[in-house]
Amino acid sequence: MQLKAKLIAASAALILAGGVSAQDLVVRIGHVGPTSGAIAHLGKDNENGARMAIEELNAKGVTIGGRKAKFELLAEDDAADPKQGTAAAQKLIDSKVNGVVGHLNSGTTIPASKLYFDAGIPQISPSATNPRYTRQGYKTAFRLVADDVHLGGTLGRYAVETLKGQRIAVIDDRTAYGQGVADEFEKGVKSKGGSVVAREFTNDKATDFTAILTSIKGKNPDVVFFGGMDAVAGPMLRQMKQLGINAKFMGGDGICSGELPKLAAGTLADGQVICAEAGGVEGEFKASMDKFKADYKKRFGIDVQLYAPYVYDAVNVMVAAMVKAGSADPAKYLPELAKTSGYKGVTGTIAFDEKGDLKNGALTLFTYKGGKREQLAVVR
Ligand code: ABU
Repeated sequence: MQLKAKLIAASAALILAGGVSAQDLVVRIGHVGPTSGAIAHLGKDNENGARMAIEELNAKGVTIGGRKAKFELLAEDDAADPKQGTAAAQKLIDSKVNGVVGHLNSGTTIPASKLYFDAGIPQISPSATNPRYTRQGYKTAFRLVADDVHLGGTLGRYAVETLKGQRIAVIDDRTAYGQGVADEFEKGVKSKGGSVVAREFTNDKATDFTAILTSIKGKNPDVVFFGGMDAVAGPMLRQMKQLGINAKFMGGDGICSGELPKLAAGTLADGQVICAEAGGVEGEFKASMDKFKADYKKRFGIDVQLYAPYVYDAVNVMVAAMVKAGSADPAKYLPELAKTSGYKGVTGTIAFDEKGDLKNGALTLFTYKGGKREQLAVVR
């Protein structure tokens, strides 16, 4: 066989073997979230968002620096545990990923961010809301949602001004997210002259809240705020009902999932729960978000839980920066990622500030009626 024919045969064999030719540029995107444990439904939702973006990019065909890119998703589970989070981060760094989308939890995202920074690997969290993440001076850290100062503060003011809460109880799960958002909520309540009559805490694995709820019941609250995730909020709501606590129940994005009614075993009264997603879609973006949700359902057979669209945008924003830089080398595309401005994603227009935070982030307030999440308002 002549040399040219041999080369063509070898190239064809490569294409048949993995869909990648020798000329293709393999781009590895890491994703980390808790795909096991109590909030696995949220971790899988995030991972699905990344998977959808990668599949679409490969189907569409993307050229980076004149070479056809073949995107690979390296998905890791951190079980929402800080130690497993840093182990997963190190594994991705050792695998020479070009960028990372994740982690889901603030408690895993913050310690992992130091490893990515030291390795020079860009990281976009689609859901970690603790402000500390982007305030460590790490130029590799970006966030696609509003932070807990915005989230907790808005909910605190809402509790007093709109819900007319007079006696407000606050519980948190002592995680980086839960405690932080509860502190900001409390500040928001106090800024509007509201009164916090109880402050209790639990942990992110707890299932029995009898002691703290009994203590709270004695203070006769009209609003109970919980800083934590839906897997804990659900049983807490169930036990509030059992104890005859008829207060409104508020929480941040961690409780604001499609799964909450099931986790509360159908004990939610219509309009009882008010929570906020740390993002918001308005106007021209509603159609693209609706399309994303329909495509997601078609692909995975389930509804979006919470942050899958933000993960999807995070992958695409990262790839757009690679295309602009003409390189998937982290050192080369990181400056382009930082300069992202006016990018139209499914979650809105994306631009980063000097810290790596989303500029002009929005929140969406939700309640639940008939076991379904119902939008109340988008606020900035
Ligand atoms: N933002 C809520 C869930 C993720 C986190 O910040 O821990």
